[in-house]
Amino acid sequence: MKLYSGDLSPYSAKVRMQIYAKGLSDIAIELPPGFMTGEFHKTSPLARIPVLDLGDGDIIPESEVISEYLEELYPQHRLLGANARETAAIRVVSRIADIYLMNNMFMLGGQGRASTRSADIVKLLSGQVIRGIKALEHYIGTDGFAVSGRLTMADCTLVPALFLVENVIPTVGVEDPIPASPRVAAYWAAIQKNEHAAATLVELYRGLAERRELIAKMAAKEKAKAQAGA
Ligand SMILES: N[C@@H](CCC(=O)N[C@@H](CS)C(=O)NCC(=O)O)C(=O)O
Repeated sequence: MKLYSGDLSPYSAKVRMQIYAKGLSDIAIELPPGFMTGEFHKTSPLARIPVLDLGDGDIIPESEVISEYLEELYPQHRLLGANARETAAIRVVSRIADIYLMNNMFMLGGQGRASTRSADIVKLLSGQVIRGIKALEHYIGTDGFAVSGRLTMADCTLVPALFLVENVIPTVGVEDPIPASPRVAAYWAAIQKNEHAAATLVELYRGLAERRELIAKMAAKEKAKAQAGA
C-alpha cells in the first residue's frame, strides 16, 4: 500500500502520525502523482490528499476514512478506544480538530496575502477556530494526551491542527488563541515531546519552510516583473 501525502498537508500529517504510532512499515509514503500539474484527479477524483492506494487499482480518499480503515486492518497499538464509549470520546476531540480547527485553518491559509485579504473572511474563519479552541479546553486531557492518558487518534488529528493554528493564524493578523486556553496550551507543550508527534512536526515545519520559500520567490519574481514594466 501507498499513502499519497505532502509534508505540509495537515490531513496527511494526521495519517502519517497514525502510521508512525502504530509502527506500520509496509505503507510507502509518497508524493501524489500529478498533484502540482493538476493531473491528480486521474488517480483520485477528489484530487485532495491524503489518499491510500491499496495497490489493486482501488484507492481510499479522506483522512478520517483512511484512519478508520487502518485501525480495522492493523489492530496493533490501537488508537481508538477499548470500548464504544472511549472511542466516542476520542472521536469527539478528533472531529473538533478536523472540522472546527483544521478545516477553517486550511481555508484561512488562502488569506495570507495582505493585498488580497478579506477582513470578513478572516473574521468568519478565525472566529470559528477560536470557538473550536474554547470547546477543546473543555474536552482536552490534562496528562499530556488528548484523551484516555495514552496516544490516540485524537492526538494524531490535534497535532497538525494546533501546528496550523500556532503558525498560520498570526500570518493573517489574528492572535494565536492557544495561550488563552490553559489546558490546551499545556497539552500542546507536552504532546510535542512525544516521539511520533515530534517526527510529524519535523515534516510539517519542513513543508512550511518550503512553502514560505516558494512564496518569497514568487513575490520577488512579481516585483521584478512590475519593475521591468514601470
Ligand atoms: N476532508 C479531506 C481534506 C483533504 C484536503 O483538503 N487536503 C488538502 C491538503 S491538506 C488538499 O489536497 N488540497 C488540494 C486542493 O484543495 O485542491 C481529508 O480529511 O482528507
